[in-house]
Amino acid sequence: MSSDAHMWNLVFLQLLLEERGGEVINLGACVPDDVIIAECRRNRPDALVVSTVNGHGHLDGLRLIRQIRSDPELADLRVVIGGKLGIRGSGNARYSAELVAAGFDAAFEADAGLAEFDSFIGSLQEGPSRELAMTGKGA
Ligand code: B12
Repeated sequence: MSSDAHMWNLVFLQLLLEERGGEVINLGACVPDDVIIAECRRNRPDALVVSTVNGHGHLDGLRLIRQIRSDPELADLRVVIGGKLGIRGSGNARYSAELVAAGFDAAFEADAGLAEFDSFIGSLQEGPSRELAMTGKGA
């Protein structure tokens, strides 16, 4: 996301998604919202995976998802967010419901581990054209 300079979270996610058979377009760190939206329009990914760890994720995430859901071309795009959603440690779980209510298909707080995210990956359409777009913010 736009405010987030951390990148190893993005590398980790790319490797994980590729290991699960996905094709990844890693947009990198500090990506402006309009670039994320333009890349999603251009690439039509099966899913947009947002990573955030700098603590601003619950704010940056709300701003981004509202723009995505108000775009007719992206209203149905699967979009998930994960990482350190705030600065409250395990208390970050409180942000998940708000992020999902705003339009994310799921929000994964880092403390909860990767099992639920793995289930999400498994739920994506199977097939050779599978493509996962990833971007980071606070990741
Ligand atoms: C290295 C580092 C930096 C480097 C980053 C270099 C780079 N280009 O990557 C530098 C020095 C630039 C940096 C800067 C800052 N950092 Co920093 N940084 C770290 C540090 C030490 C390690 C991060 C890392 O590489 N981890 C390795 C990766 C693989 O792990 P990860 O990021 O945690 O990701 C895992 C999970 O979060 C999860 N995950 C992440 N994303 C997603 C997404 C999905 C979908 C899912 C399912 C899971 C998931 O899976 C990953 C694997 O387990 C952490 C502390 C720590 N030990 O984690 C602080 C930390 C992330 N930084 C922090 C902060 C506050 C900052 C600064 C604001 C400091 C400052 N005052 O300037 C700035 C922010 C800069 C910015 N604009 O974003 C805080 C964030 C606080 C919070 N969220 O509670 C941390 C946690 C340190 C702390 N304990 O306070 N940082």
